[in-house]
Amino acid sequence: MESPSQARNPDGLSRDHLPAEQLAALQVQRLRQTVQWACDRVPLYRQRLAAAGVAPDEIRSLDDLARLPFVTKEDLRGAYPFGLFAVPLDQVARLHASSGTTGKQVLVPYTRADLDVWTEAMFRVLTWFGIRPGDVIHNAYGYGLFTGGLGFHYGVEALGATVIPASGGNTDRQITVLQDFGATVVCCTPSFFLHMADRAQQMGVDLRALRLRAGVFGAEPWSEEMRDRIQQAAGIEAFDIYGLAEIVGPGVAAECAAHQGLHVLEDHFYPEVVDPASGRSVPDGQPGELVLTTLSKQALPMLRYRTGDMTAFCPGVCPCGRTLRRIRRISHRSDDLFIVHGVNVFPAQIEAALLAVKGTLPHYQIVLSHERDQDQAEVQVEITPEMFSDRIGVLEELQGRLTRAIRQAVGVQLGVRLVEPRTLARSEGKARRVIDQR
Ligand code: DLL
Repeated sequence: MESPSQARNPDGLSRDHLPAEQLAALQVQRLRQTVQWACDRVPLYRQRLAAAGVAPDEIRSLDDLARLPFVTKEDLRGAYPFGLFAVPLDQVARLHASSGTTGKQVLVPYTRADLDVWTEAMFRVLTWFGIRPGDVIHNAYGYGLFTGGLGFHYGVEALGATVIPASGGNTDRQITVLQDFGATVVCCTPSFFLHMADRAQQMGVDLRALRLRAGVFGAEPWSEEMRDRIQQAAGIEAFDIYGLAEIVGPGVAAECAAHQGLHVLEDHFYPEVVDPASGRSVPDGQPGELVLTTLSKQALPMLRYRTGDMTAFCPGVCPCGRTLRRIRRISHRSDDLFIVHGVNVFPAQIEAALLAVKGTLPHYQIVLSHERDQDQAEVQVEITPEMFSDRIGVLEELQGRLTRAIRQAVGVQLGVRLVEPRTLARSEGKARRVIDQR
């Protein structure tokens, strides 16, 4: 594995700027190696490829990828804990796990070389956010089995900037650290940052007056409206970063300063966007499920992994000049969808509608119940203290505006309940937006 500082090809072009043919040549070569590696070492891949009638040496172009069968989270769970490992345990340098928010967790092994790939990916995206040696990074992603903490940690160290390993939780202490240690960049889930911003206000700390200039947010879906709220609350530029433990952790894709989609590090993680029902690729701009293939990982090679994350390829080229393809921000997971009165709804649509209305706070949850033989959804949203102390008529008017905004966004009328500031549960990691009481 090349070190991060060598992530350039002999012509001096960085991996982020390779012309399409050079990138494709690198991808095909790595794809063939990965398929061979997986087939040689993992019985499940060997059986699946044989059943599909594909031999690794038949992989000659990226189009051949479509001949490979998909791998799903169920496959990973079925093989729990070690069944898909492609190396013996004594070659595993570290183990992480996916968050397990949608069921049993998945165990993820890394060889030493896999950790280098990950660090290189994080190092590269951190530079896209304008982070340089001299920056101080307050890392409030959880350290532990979750990949957020250590993923950022090693990327920052490789870059030569300063990392504060704050980890998640202990909000008041985080705010004191933010204030005293002079962080220029903060990294955490968007929901936890808003919780910190809220607490800071209560503690009389003005985040806008600190040295902070940027924030790197991911690990859960968030909306443009949430970005506006975050940027205003702290006077920072907010970047979106995407990743998942099964592939590597954070660093699979991220925004650049253009904020027009997330570039995928496609020299390491090859992306496809497919129709979830048919499994066929959809054209650029069309929504579908993200499918990822690792091109340089050893311990857990993933061939056409169905992420469940819904996105679309952004058409055209990015003004930043990087040639890596971009995906739109992840709108939702395919299993986040709920159906009310026959209409498909996902939380980020509701978030966008709520936060576009003045007088709301960026803290909300959606409670699903089953009444009168039908599924019902109630949206509970906190409103600003000024609104709350106002007259009943004002509250009714706000409730009406929110109900109309949601109906317009999702196409169906949902119940809306206004609640006092700081009454809904706060998360210290990934927010739980939907409470399912059905
Ligand atoms: O959440 C890795 C990560 C850590 C990403 C820190 C970004 C920052 P898992 O716990 O395995 O890994 O959860 C992965 O979280 O499949 C998505 O559904 C969701 N997710 C991650 N990033 C984003 C994002 C980490 N930027 C799952 N937008 C993924 C929306 C995201 N959803």
